[in-house]
Formats: sequence, C-alpha cells, structure tokens
Amino acid sequence: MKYGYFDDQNKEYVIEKPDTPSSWSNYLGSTRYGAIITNNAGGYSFFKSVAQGRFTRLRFNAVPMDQAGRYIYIHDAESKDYWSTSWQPVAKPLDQYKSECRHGSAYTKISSDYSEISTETTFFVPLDADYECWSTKVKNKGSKRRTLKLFTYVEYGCNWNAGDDLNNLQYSQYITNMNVVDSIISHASNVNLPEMPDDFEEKDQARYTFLGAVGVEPVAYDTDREAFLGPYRTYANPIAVEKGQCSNSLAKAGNPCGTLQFEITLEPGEEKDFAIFMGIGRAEKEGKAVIEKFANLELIDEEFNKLKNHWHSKMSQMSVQTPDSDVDSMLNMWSQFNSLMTFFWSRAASLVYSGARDGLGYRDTVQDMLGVMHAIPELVQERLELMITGQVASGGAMPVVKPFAHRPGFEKEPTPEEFRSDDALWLFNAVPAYVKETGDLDFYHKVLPYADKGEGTILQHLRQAIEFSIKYSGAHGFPCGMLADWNDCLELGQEGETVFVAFQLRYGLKTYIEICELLGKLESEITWAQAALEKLDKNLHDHAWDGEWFLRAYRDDGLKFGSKENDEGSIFLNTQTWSVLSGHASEQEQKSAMDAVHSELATDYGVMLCAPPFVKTDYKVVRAALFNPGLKENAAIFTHTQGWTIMAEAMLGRGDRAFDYYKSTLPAAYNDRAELRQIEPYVYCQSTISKFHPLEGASRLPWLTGAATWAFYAASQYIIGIQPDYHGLTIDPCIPSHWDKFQVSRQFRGATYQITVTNPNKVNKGIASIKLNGEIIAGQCLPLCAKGSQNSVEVIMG
Ligand code: IFM
Repeated sequence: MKYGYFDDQNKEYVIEKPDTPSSWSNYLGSTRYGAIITNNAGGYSFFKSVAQGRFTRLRFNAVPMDQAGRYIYIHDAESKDYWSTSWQPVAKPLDQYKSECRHGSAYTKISSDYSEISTETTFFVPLDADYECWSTKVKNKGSKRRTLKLFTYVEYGCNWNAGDDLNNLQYSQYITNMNVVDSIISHASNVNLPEMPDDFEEKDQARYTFLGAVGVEPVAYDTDREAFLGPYRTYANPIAVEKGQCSNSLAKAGNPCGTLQFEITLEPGEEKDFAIFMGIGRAEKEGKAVIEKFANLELIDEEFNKLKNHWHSKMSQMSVQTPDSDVDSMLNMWSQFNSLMTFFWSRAASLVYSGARDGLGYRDTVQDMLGVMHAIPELVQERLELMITGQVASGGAMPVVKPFAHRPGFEKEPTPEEFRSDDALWLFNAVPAYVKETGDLDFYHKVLPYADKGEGTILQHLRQAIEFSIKYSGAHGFPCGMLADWNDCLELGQEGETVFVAFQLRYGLKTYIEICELLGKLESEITWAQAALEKLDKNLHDHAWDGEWFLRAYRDDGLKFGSKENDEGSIFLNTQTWSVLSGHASEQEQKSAMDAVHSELATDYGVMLCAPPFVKTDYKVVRAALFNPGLKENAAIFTHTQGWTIMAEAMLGRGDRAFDYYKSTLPAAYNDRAELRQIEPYVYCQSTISKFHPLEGASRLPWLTGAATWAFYAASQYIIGIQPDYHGLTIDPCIPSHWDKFQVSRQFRGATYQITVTNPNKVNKGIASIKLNGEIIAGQCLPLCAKGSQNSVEVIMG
C-alpha cells in the first residue's frame, strides 16, 4: 500500500494518508536546537542533548503512538465541533478530514481540510536560532462567515533531564513555575536555583523556555496540563477545547503545558496568517525579542527560504539522474539528509532513541562522517578532530565522547576490559576521506591531544591505532575482541580474536602505507607497516579461511564463529565483505566468499548478518541469542552492513548483483508496499526482520543508523562511481548492465563537474574513454579544475 510519494522537485516526501503503519518522522533544527516531528505533529524539542536538554515531552512507545506533540486545535464557535490541524490527536474520520504532510529538509508542512476550513502549518527552526516556528495559515473555504477559537498545545518537561522528568516524579513534579508575561508563556523549572550556562550537565539549575505568537493576540491561556485536558481525558478531547475556553491556569507544580487561545473570524474565502514561536530563554527577554523580530510575518518566509536553500545547496554538491527514480529520490535528498541527521544526533534522538544514549559512540560517529563529507566538510573537520582527541595515547579510543563535557588530556584511559577493538580503526576510513574531499594534506600533520595524555600529529594518531590493535592481538595474530568488535553481541572474551577487525587492521595498514607514500620521506614508516601487513596477511591466510568463506572470530577457548563446524551462525557477512574491502583475499577467495553470501545470506529484503540464527547457543557465547531468530544481530538484515556488501560486489565488478543488493534495502523501493516495511519509505533503519521471523520484511529503528551513511557512500562512490581522490576525482562506476546512461553533477574543491556516463555495450564496469571539456584524458582520474569553473565530462563505459 502507498501512503505518499516523493516530490523530487521540492525535495519533499508527501504523506497523503495520515494513518501510516507507524509514525513517520522528520528532524528540524541543528545540534543546538533540535526537534523531531511526525506526520501527525507528534514529537519533542530539545536543546543540545536529548537526555539533558529535553524540554517538551513525548511518551515513547506509548498508546496512542507519537503523543504529545505540537498541536493546534480549532473549535468552531457556532457548531461547537472541534478538530486539530494535524489528523492526530483529535482524529476526525478520514472520509471527512483530509490531511497532507510534506517532510522536507529540516522542515515539515502539515495541511488539513475539514469543515470547509483549510490550514497549513510549516514547522521549522530558522538557521542558527534557538527557537522553532510554527507558521500557520487558516482559510475559510466555505460561503459563510466563521468564528474559530484556536488553541496551541505542547507538553513541557518539568526538568530538562529526561530521565528525571519521566521517572523521578517525587522530585520533578514539584519544580515547575509557569507564568505568562505580556501574552508570552514562560516555562520555568527550579527557579530558586541559579542558572549555570557553563555547566550544561548540571540538572539542578534554573531553566527557561518561552512560547508566544505573532499575527494573533492571545485572549486566554492554560499552562497546567490537567486544567487544559481535564481529568480522565486525552489529547483527543481536552476540556478547554471542548468548552472553547481556557481557564488561565498557572502551573506552580505538576505538569506544565503551553496553551495560548486565540479567536479569529474569517469571511468566506478569507485567510489569516499567524505564527507560534517556542524557544530557549526567558519570556520577557528572548521570547519578547523573537516576537518583536517577527512582527512582520514576511520575515518568517525569508527565514524559511534561507533554511531551505541552505540545506538544498549543501545536498546539491552531488546530484544524479539515473534510469531509476527511486535511486534519484534517495541519492539527491533522503540518503543525504538521513546521513546528515545521523551525523548530527548519532544514536541519541529519535522516536526510538529516547535519550538513554547520550554522547557520541566512537565507532558509529567516526563512520557517520562518510556520508556527509561532501556536504559539510567544515563541520566534519570539527567533529573529526573531536573524535581524534577521544583516542587515548595507547591508540585505543574512549567508547563514548561527550561533546559538551569532553576534556582532551584529562580523560581517564579505559581499562582493557572497556575498550572496543574496532573503534580507533574507523579513523582509517574517515581521515583519508576528509583529506581527499578537501585536499588538505596538512591535516595529517596537525597536532592534536590524546584523550588522556600527550599529543601527536594525526598521522601519529593513526599509527597508534595500529599499534593498539597489534599490541592487543591473540594466539592467531588477530586483534582481540575486547568488549566488542563492530558486533556488540559476540562474546569473544578478552583473549578471543576477531577476524573482522583483522581485516580492518589490514585496511588500516594498507591505508597508512598509502598516506606515507603520499606525504613522502617516511620510508621507515612504510617498512614498518609493510612488515606488519605481510605478517597479518600470512596469519589471515593460515587461520581465517574456512574452505568456502572466512571465519568470523575465535573465542578465547578456541571456539570458532562463522565456521561450517557451527550449526548456528556458520557464516557471517562482515568477514566476507571486508576480505574484499581490505584487499587481503585472493580473487578466488573473494568470489567464493561473496558467492557464499549470495547463497547463504541474501534475501529479497537484503543480506542477513549471519545464518542460521542462534537458538540453542548459550547467550553467554553470543548475546545475539537473547533476540528471537531473525531480529537484530541474530540473523536479521542488519542494514549498516549492506553498504559494505554493495562495495565488495562493485569491487568485483559484479554490477548487477551490487545493484540488486542496493535496491533490496533501498527505502524508496518499498514506497508502494509501505505496509510491509512499516517505517518511513524515505529513510534507512537499523535492521529489517529476516526470514527466520514471522514479520519478515518489517523494518525497525529508522533514521539514526550507520546504514544511511554507508548506503550513500556505496551508491555514490561504488555504483555511480564518483570517488574523491587526493589529486582529483576518480570515475569508476559499476552499474547494472541495463542502465544505458546516467548523469552526475558533482562539486569538488570549488569546481563543478557535469558528468554524463553512457553504456553502449551494456557492461557493468570498465571505462572506454573519458573526455574532460572535450579533451580525452588518460586514466580514470579527472584532474583538478579551476575554482568556480564549470566542466563537462563525457564518460563512455566499455
Ligand atoms: O556496530 C554496532 C553499533 O555500534 C551499535 N549498534 C549495533 C551495531 C552492531 O552490533
């Protein structure tokens, strides 16, 4: 079933049926003022951190779903009928109530049409602002005069600390102090304590937000949830809305809410515009300033257009036109926007991530950069440097880096039991990708502190990552599993070894050698890394091959994972793909391993992480066994890993298979059968349930996932094949043979390349010729062109 469509022109996904199988959400704002909004206006807002800066409430995983949110209720003064400008929470029958939701790049527009009144609200956070705007139009489409009473609703947190707000009720229910100042609601907590702007993590301090309106004059208010809703009622039938009158309640404890009541009269055909602003700060200061600033409503449109243009221009650094419109919708907008939001919020803020995970998980964050490198290199640099300073001097990394609390040079080194074995090795993906995108070779020489003590150039940081993996290696010469390798559910024991991280280490060594060769005068480093690489290759050759595919790991007692010897988990995906990505495996091994992936792990909905699932195995051996078969790490289609699968097939030149894999987890490809996948058809998810479970094909945990970044990276660099390189832009597509042509527009280091690729001989891979501005070039790497120049590139495959 179809609930909506991609409006590619406007870079929007348009939901026409509001009764989606799950809440389909979007993100507003920045890493300062963030917000989540669903297609039914559910969601919440937060400042800097979902865990420690959440000031409006959503009840996660509750019934009904996705409440509370940002609501505007309408009460008809004559008929006494009432509804909401989003289908929920009042939920009028859908044969009478029409709704449209347009999720765009950091904004959402929700329109309604009911009882001859139409509304349209655009929710967004202006660039660099610490407030959000709900810009609203209400129109009388009928032939008689209408008097309408309007009510806003948000439910505030009592304490910005989300845990205390929802759990520590004996405390948090007694700290609210609501006021209304010059018609602006003042939401305050702990007002008898000082404000501590320099100590964000201190939850016991005074904090303020405001909510006010422009274009309409409030006639009443409620700030006490119980007064507004009434006992034993829900958001669907608040007593104040039913009566058409607020009671001017001022909550001095309990549950605060933000309701301003307005009255508007509309002649037939007349439209009224107004806007609600909610943000950080005091009503009398920041609130008043915002309301005054936007007294001229036209400024709202200006701010909105600025925001839209900002994100559109970032994402247009790369755009494609292919024979497949699903691919275009994803690559030109949603894959990129999904990667951007994942970069912003890591695994902290969504409808599922409720703030329990604060800070930046090392491995995920370093990978998340790969999908946004081309769009926001400056922000990537800042984040990358932060993460590099989260590496300790011994070369391992802190499992989590907290941006607002991190103190390089003063952090405690994790114990060997706390380290993850893969964390710092992801720098070998992110750092070269950053340098290749920007051309900033000096970055390798930049000196940055370690988390615990000392400092080193970024090149030295990279070397330390290698040293760490070598130091903590086990009996077969592979890195130890430590607390976890990429897979959080393998219990390898402190001395157990991971073949996956061994491949990562090999990739690291190979990359380190390339960097040293590039920088020059580093012969001794090259010799050292080359020797380590040869030794590792021998160990991999001797101990990692299982006959048809690669093993996954050795437990500390010698038990193998991912071997034919195992009844459960006899093959794992990651070691097959990384045997190719790392460059270790012979051509024969690569093909055999990837063919085994195809025969043992591939399904219509993507490639499973391992198989068969763990049913009899003790969860102390594989924690995945605590999940039912077909879920998450227990043989689900773990989408993070799909990008590696696509890349490996593309490196083998098997474009049809690479593309099949890409399409099998491409969200847009499920738009016509969205009830199967259930989640948003415009974003990636953590996992899709596999054939070992009755809900095969249903997907879980949308938005914040490494799948977004790797899918974009794999598709743009390995299928479309546009790869930033140190000295130019390499063109190396690997496409389905039925594609006869595609186009790419890529901005790279200030120049624009309009690339047309034709495929007259229906090949998967291979270049017959490349012309840059009419001249044939040698090889596949476009040389750098002048900043500001427009360049045409004609590529013929064959
Ligand atoms: O790789 C991890 C990730 O860091 C957190 N979520 C689960 C993944 C696989 O175990």
